[in-house]
Amino acid sequence: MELPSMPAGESLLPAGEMVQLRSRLRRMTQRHDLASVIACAFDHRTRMLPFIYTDLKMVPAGVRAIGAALADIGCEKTRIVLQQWNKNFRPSQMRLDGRIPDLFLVSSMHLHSEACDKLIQDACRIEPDRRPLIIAGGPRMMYEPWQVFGSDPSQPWGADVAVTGEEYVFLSLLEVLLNHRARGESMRSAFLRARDQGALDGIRGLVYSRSSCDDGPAEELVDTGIQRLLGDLDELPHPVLGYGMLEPPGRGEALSASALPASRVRKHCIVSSLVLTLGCRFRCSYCPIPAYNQRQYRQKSGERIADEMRRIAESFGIVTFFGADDNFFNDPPRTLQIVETLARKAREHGRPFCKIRWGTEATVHDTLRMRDHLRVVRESGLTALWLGVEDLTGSLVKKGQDKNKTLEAFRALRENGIQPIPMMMHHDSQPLVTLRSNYGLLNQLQTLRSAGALYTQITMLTPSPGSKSYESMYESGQMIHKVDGRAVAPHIIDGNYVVASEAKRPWAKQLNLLAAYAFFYNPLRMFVALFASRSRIAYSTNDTRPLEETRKYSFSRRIRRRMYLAARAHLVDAGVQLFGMYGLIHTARRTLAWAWHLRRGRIERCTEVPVSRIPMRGVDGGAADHAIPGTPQSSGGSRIRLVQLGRKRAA
Ligand code: B12
Ligand code: SF4
Repeated sequence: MELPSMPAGESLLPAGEMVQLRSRLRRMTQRHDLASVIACAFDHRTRMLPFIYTDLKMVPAGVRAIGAALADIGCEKTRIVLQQWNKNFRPSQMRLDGRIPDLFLVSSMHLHSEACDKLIQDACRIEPDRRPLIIAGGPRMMYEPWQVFGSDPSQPWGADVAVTGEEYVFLSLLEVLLNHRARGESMRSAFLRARDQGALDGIRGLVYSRSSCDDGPAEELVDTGIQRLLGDLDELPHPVLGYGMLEPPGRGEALSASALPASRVRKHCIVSSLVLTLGCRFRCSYCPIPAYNQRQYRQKSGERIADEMRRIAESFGIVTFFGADDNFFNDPPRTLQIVETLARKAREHGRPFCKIRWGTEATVHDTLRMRDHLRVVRESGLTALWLGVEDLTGSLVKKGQDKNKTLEAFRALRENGIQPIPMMMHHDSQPLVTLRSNYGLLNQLQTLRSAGALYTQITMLTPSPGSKSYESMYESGQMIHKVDGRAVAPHIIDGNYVVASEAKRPWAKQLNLLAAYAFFYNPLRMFVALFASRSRIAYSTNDTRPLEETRKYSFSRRIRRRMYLAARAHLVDAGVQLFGMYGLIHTARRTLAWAWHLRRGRIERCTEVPVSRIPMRGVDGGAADHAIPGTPQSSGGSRIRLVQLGRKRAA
């Protein structure tokens, strides 16, 4: 099910609304000494190609954004704990400023569900009267907020509230809670009162539980509806604030005395992901992004992006960025506004802009629309572009790509010094190899490699919550429920494992994925790359150091520098091959066992879509916006009982 949109004209918040909310909160927080811990759930079993390494070396933008929002309103006593760096962290052991924090926030993607639930369950072990308010958010909650509310009456656990939206929703919640909070009262108690008085019902983008006793199991979930989106992303708090509150990597269960010093951030985080634009005008059936964005395309201005990059580079030494864009070239005039600003800064200001390198995602079709502007795109620092090619023949999905267009886009990018990185999607009807066509997976990879692809991503078509085809993949029996008695766990629903397939031999599909990676990254290709490198493209030997600086070098130093730059540009291809092989070992280590189970074990298939077991409803008693059809809806009776309970508590 795709998420519904607000009625036309109401999807976006009025301009300035976010700025006003932030300044109101800044005044309010002076009277509250809040301490918060934000944890990013991460399941280490998900570490494999194509994201191995980046997954640990890039602080996720979601937790950083929530941390920045708290710092921006004056709540500087905040710590961001990444399970990527702190595997053993236990919320029940956390102390910040010598006390249990007031807020415990958890962010999670769907594939990290088990880690996320464990964090919440552990936080629930804290005695009820000292327990922080538990708020869950992130991509998992955007589509499946009910998952963070336990439904087992014998072991009640759960977040107090799930945020299905972005910073604005979280800050609006905080505003209501701080308004309700009495002196010395815990945030959780303020939350329970606000909830029972119906004060949360006006904040779109929340799902909270109700039960007949505060620490009992959730009896119903109330969904306050689809969020309103922030249109002008310049109104967001500055991301640089989030880097000052990171928990240093470690093995302990508790928190360190102080956050990671600024001088050590770059050692652990070499790439900074930044929100530049959000949204995409295509509507691929397996993708939840357009509906999540309510068909809106939102962006930051070039000046704002330049300022974010500059401050992060100057404060933390990070000069490599990744745009969290869904389709950066979606709207060429807006894209040009961003890249022209960055290119001008690089020309006129020297450091740090001339050192900045970044990558992002776009479609083949839109890359071709931007063909005449790719030079300025490169001058803005963009050196790598992830392209959603999926299938060169366009049989799986049509978004304006085919073999010729893809090759044309590759050529245009490389001529302008940008490395194209194809993202491929394998599916049931695609064979591994074909003889006379370009349909086979290996055939397509060979075409793309010959066209200059250095790196690639190959995933299997997998149901994605919030997408159009999500339910049909379950209802058609394509989605696997158990293999050999083993349930399909969330950490393997990531596109790297075959968990949805009608193929007679799904294990062969799993091996196809490995074969495809092994075909792309192998010692032979690495050897060839040492002589016929594909990484030596336009601008690849250019110096990123400012001209004024290199002019001062002696003649021999200049020659040495030139040789170094030429060697580096040449060897990148072989280096990427080596890295790919290292990633492949991890991928094979993890996925081969699954292929074996698929081969040997009995495959049980899903017959229905997983829905919330806890009844859900909207604030007006109607259907909840985030409930998948088939979700039980709370009865009027229990609602009345709970409303009465709320009134009693309020009195
Ligand atoms: C960059 C990115 C990555 C990077 C992440 C690197 C990193 N460490 O940050 C890389 C390339 C490694 C990656 C990998 C994968 N990714 Co990815 N990725 C993205 C992308 C494009 C941007 C993420 C981002 O930074 N967004 C910007 C931040 C600010 O947004 P956000 O995280 O949603 O956070 C906001 C809200 O959710 C909320 N929020 C977040 N946390 C919290 C917490 C609280 C308490 C509150 C109140 C609010 C809140 O506020 C934030 C600010 O607005 C998104 C798509 C998108 N545009 O969001 C997909 C996305 C997150 N990825 C996705 C997927 C599926 C994957 C992979 C499984 C793909 C694969 N097949 O391998 C892997 C998983 C790897 C792993 N082991 O974890 C899915 C997740 C779907 C889901 N429902 O969980 C997304 C949403 C794309 C999609 N299909 O819709 N990804
Ligand atoms: S082009 Fe990419 S972001 Fe846009 S709908 Fe298709 S898969 Fe999603």
